[in-house]
Amino acid sequence: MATALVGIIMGSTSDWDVMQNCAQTLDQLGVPYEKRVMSAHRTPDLVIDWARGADARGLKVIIAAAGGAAHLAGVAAALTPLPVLGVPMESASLKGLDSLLSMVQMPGGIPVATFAIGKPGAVNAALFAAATLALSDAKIKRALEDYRAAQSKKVAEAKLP
Ligand code: RP5
Repeated sequence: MATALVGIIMGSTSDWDVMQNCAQTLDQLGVPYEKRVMSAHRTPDLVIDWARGADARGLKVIIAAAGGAAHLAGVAAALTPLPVLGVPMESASLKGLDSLLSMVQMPGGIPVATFAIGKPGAVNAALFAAATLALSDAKIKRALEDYRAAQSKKVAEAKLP
């Protein structure tokens, strides 16, 4: 198994239904990743250990998904020099607006690159992580070019009923 380059973390197993789209996109692009459930408030020590060790383990990008008071991405960003991409999860009461604002409104100094709520954000975080890796990896760059070409072809050839 190739060494993971992307670390996907999420606050709950309930986030996996959406975040599997992130993992599948990385699979499609041939980007090795690890995925873990950990919570900034339910398992704070696990988040600290995992995020502090991420750089040394060889990870290059972290994708963090959480819902509600979605502080997982910000906490992870505070603990690592690696870029952290945040994916806000849709919440039951506020439809993910709470998650989005929690992630995107990081005070200056510790950035979290925040994506769209739910599945589009999960997919785009994977694509963005791959684009970051593609700066120094020709194979991933080609995979991204192929992904875009296939996407363009699908739209161009779409038939309406
Ligand atoms: C967050 O709380 C998780 O990221 C999840 O989106 C949300 C709800 O978690 P569960 O109550 O479903 O475990 O920490």
